[in-house]
Amino acid sequence: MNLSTLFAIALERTPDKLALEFADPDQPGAVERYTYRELYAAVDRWAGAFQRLGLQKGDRIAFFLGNRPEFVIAYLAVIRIGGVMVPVNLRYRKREINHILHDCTAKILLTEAAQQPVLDELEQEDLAAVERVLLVDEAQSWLDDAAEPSPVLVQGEELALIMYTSGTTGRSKGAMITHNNVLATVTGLLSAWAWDREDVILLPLPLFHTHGLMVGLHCALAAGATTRLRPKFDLGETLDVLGSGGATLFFAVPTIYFRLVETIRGMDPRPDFSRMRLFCSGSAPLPAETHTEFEQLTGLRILERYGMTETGMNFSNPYAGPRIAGTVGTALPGVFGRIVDGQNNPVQPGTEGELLVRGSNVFDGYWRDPEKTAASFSTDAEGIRWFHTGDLARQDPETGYVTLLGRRHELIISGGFNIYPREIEEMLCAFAGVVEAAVVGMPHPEWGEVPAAYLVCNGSVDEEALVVYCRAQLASFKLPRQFRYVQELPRNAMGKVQKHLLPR
Ligand code: MLC
Ligand code: AMP
Repeated sequence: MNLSTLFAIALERTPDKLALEFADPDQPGAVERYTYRELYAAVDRWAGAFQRLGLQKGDRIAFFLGNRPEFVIAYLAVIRIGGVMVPVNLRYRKREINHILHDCTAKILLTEAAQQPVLDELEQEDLAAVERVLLVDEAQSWLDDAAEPSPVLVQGEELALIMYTSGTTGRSKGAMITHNNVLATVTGLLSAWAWDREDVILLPLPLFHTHGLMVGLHCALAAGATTRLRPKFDLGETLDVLGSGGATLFFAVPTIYFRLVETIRGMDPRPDFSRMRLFCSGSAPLPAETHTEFEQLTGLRILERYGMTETGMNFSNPYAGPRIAGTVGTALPGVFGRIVDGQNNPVQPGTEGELLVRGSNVFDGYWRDPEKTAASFSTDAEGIRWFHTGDLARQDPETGYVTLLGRRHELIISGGFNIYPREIEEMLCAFAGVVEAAVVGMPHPEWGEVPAAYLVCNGSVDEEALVVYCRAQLASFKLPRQFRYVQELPRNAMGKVQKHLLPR
């Protein structure tokens, strides 16, 4: 079994059903639609073209591409022929893209004309590993005489994806995700959330991350459902679609629920979500107030779940059963969780510890980084290997539900995007006049957290120039929203910066 064989079930059962609809609210009227038959006919053409362009089994192809039908088609074509898709966050800039392309040694960079300003920033050296840069807007020129793809035997344990996740050391690391890993998450979610082929999902989340790709697109394709793909989240259009019975499912990050609540509160009459059967939240903690107010306003209770790039989905509140605000529920089918103390011994329910998981959903390790891989797993007394999520958690002794309490590492999550302070600190310290930097997450009602930088400077620093410098080097969501100047950073006796003493 591999992903293509799972997805082929929908093609065989309901070839004429609508698989994918794409519309851009900024370009009203231009809607693209593909039935399952049309979608996979396009996938065949693209798979043949990729083979003709030299993409072979195991080769990496980086996608620097917005949500659009070609993303879906090209991705399905790549995994059909045993290629490995490497999605790149569209907000990344030169330095971040360079790292990924070099680290995974992508053979092809698949992108689009809309990314030209960022592509213009890339230099020869940035693209050194890449044999070809292909623009999907010019696909007709390389698709034309594409032959049928030659069949490739793809085994479940082979790689489907390398997904880069922010690294504690300042550089992102590639999580190697096999077909089996995805199959485990997808089949677990199909049953846990009662996916049905009559489902319609409105999907504005980026396909370059786990939430949009793994939880949204993959499940919809496997269920034979319809995906209404959007280039990005648009508040007005989302309310129109969901309020007019245009979808049955909606998955989002807490920032999006915050915005929905803020808007629905002032609406009279309230939108009618009666056709909706499931609102899911994940990727960051959903504040209990948002959870409660959403239910008061709509009569529907959000289902919160918990996942990670490295593991796909791990825990979920029940579909049929109590959904408890502030918890992520219990382990999904096929996933095992354990909360441990500093010596990796399981703690009693009610006690805080680090959450470890295992199951077929857990990734294979970090790409070409056996040390980081080894450091992320531990083996228990029975010889069973567990993945260390880095998330701190506690299990309720009565309900068995798990609450996430924070993270062992200094991860900041802003609007569902992860930010590791170390990467920003290294950038800041390379700027003239900055001697030391400590980046912390400041609570923010809409984004959850935003980065703020404490700086120790040698003389005065030109803050405007510093902002310009940061913008050129970092994805915009990583830009510190505040700079605070201090004489020194608080340190403990060992000289380690004590970030918890810095005011948030
Ligand atoms: C955009 N901006 C952000 C941001 N997104 N700033 C902080 N945090 C974010 N997440 C900034 C932009 O850089 C820009 O800054 C300004 O906000 C407006 O940009 P925009 O493009 O108009 O923003 P918007 O479309 O409103 O985006 C907000 C959002 C988006 C919430 C819809 O961030 C989003 O789609 N988030 C989802 C991320 C996601 O899917 N995460 C899942 C990871 S997987 P400027 O300065 O340039 O104007 C995972 C595992 C799991 O975590 O469990 O799911
Ligand atoms: P990523 O590396 O982008 O896949 O992000 C994974 C991290 O997002 C997890 O380790 C958690 O810290 C966080 N996360 C995901 N879902 C939730 C949730 N429901 N509540 C709190 N944190 C979450």
